[in-house]
Amino acid sequence: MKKPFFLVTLMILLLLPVAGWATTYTVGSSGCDYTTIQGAIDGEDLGPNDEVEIRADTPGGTKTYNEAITIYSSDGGDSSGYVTIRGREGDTITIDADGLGDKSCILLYGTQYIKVKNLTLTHSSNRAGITIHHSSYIELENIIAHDCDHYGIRVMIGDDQTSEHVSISNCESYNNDYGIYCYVSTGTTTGSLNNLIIQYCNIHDNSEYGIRIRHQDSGTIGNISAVNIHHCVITNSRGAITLAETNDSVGPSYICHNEVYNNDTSSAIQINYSSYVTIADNLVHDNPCTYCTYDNLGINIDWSSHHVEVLRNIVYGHTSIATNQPWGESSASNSTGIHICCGAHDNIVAYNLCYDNITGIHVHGEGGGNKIYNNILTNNCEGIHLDIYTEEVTNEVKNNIIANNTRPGVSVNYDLYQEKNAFIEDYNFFGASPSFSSGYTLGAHSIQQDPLLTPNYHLSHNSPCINAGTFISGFHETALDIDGQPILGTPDIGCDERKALWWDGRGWHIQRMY
Ligand SMILES: [Ca+2]
Ligand SMILES: [Ca+2]
Repeated sequence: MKKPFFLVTLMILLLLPVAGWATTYTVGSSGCDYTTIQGAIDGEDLGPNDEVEIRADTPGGTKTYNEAITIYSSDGGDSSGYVTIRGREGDTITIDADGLGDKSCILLYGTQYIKVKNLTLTHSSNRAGITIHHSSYIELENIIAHDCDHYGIRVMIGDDQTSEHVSISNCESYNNDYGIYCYVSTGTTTGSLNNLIIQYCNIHDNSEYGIRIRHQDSGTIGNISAVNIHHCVITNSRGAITLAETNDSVGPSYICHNEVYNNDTSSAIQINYSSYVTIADNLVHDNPCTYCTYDNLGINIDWSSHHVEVLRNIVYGHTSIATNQPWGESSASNSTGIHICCGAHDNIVAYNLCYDNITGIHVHGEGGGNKIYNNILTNNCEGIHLDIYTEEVTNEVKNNIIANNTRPGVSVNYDLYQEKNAFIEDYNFFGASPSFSSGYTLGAHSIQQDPLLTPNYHLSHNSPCINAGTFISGFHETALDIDGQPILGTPDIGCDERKALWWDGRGWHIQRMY
C-alpha cells in the first residue's frame, strides 16, 4: 500500500537529526539563541559540524563574557565532523574568568573533536586560559591567552587518560606564568599524550617557560611521544622550549623553524630524558641569563637524552657567564651555543652555525657516541670544549670549521680544547695560527689555515674548505647544509656546501651556489 504523502514527509523529518544536521547556535546580548556561552553548551546537545558563534553587540565589535566555560563528552564531535566554538569573524570576543574562582576560561574534559577559534582568554585563577584535559582531536586556532594564572594554554593527562591529536595553531600567549604547558600528572603510568602540534604561535613575556612539555615525575618516560613544535616565536620568557620525557613510541618529535631570543634562561631550548628528537633550522640568539651562576645555553641536550639530531641551527649571542668560566676545569659553568651534557649519548650535532658565544659547542659528561660534524664555530671565545669522562673513544669531531675564536685574557687561540683524548678529531679546519692544550695532537687530516669565510659565514669561492671534508657513510647521503642544499660529492668542511648538482631539464650540471 502506498504511504500517504504526509507520512513520508514526517519520516524524512524524523530521520534528519540522525543524519547529523549541522546547526549554528548564536550567543549575544540580543537577537541570538543564547545570552551566555555556557547556556548554549548546556542547552544543546552539540554534535558533529555544529557551531556555537559568539557575537559582539554589533558586527566587528568588541565584547567580553565574564564566564568560565566547561565542555564535557556530551558535547563533542566524531570523525565525521568537529564541534566548533568560535568568536564571530571580525568580532573581538574575550572570555574573562575574573572573580569566578579557581577555573580555566575554557575547560575541555573527556571530550573529542572540538575546535575553539577566534577568542581571547584572560584572568583564569589557578588554572589556564584553556585546559585540554583527557581530550583528543582538539584544534585551537587564533586563541589569545594572556594574564592567566598559571597557564595560557594547558594540555594534560592523568592515569588512564589520553590527550592526542591536539593542534595549537596561530595562537598568542603572554603575561602568564607559562605560555603553553603540556604535562603528564605526577604518578601517572598508563596515560598517553601524543601527536601534539604547536605551530605558528607567538609566545612572549611569560614569567616561567614559553613552551614546556614533560612528565611531572622527572625521568619517567613512556607517556609522551610525537610532539611537533614549529614556526613559533618564543621571547621574553624564562625558558623558551623544554621537551622532556619523550620517546618515539608513537612517533619522533620535532622542534623546527622556531625563533627563540631574549629569553632570560639557563637553557633556551632544552631536551631532558628524551629520545628521537630533531631540532632543526631554528634561530636561537641573544638569550641572556641574569640569574644564572652556572649555565647559559642556547640548545641543551641534557640528562641521558639520545638520538637527538641538532641540525642547521643558527645560534649566537650567549655570553652572560664569562667571568665564571673555569677554562679547562671540569665544570659546565658556561655560556654555550650547543651543549651536550650529563650522560646524553649517541646524538648528532651537524651543519649548525655558532658564533658570538663564549663557547660554540660544549660536550660535557660521560655520554659517548656523540657526533659533531660539519659545523662552523667562529667568533666565540672557544670553538669546542670537551669534558669527557670516559675511556671510550666514541665521540667524533669531524669536518668542522673551528676558527677565529679567542679566549679572553689568553693570547693563544684555544679553538679546540680537550681534557682527555676520549674522542676522535679529524678533518677539521682551524684558523691560521691556532694553539692547543699540551699533549693534544691535531688530527692527521686537520688543517691550520684561514678558511676564507664570507662576512655571512659562508665559504668564499676560493675557500680551501671546498671538497676538503671526509664523507661519513650513513650521514652525508641525506644531509642538507645550512642553506638546505644537498651535499655534492666530497663534503665541504663547515656547515655550508658551496656547490650542488643542478638539473636544467636535459642533464645534471654542477652549479656554484652560496
Ligand atoms: Ca662538496
Ligand atoms: Ca650552501
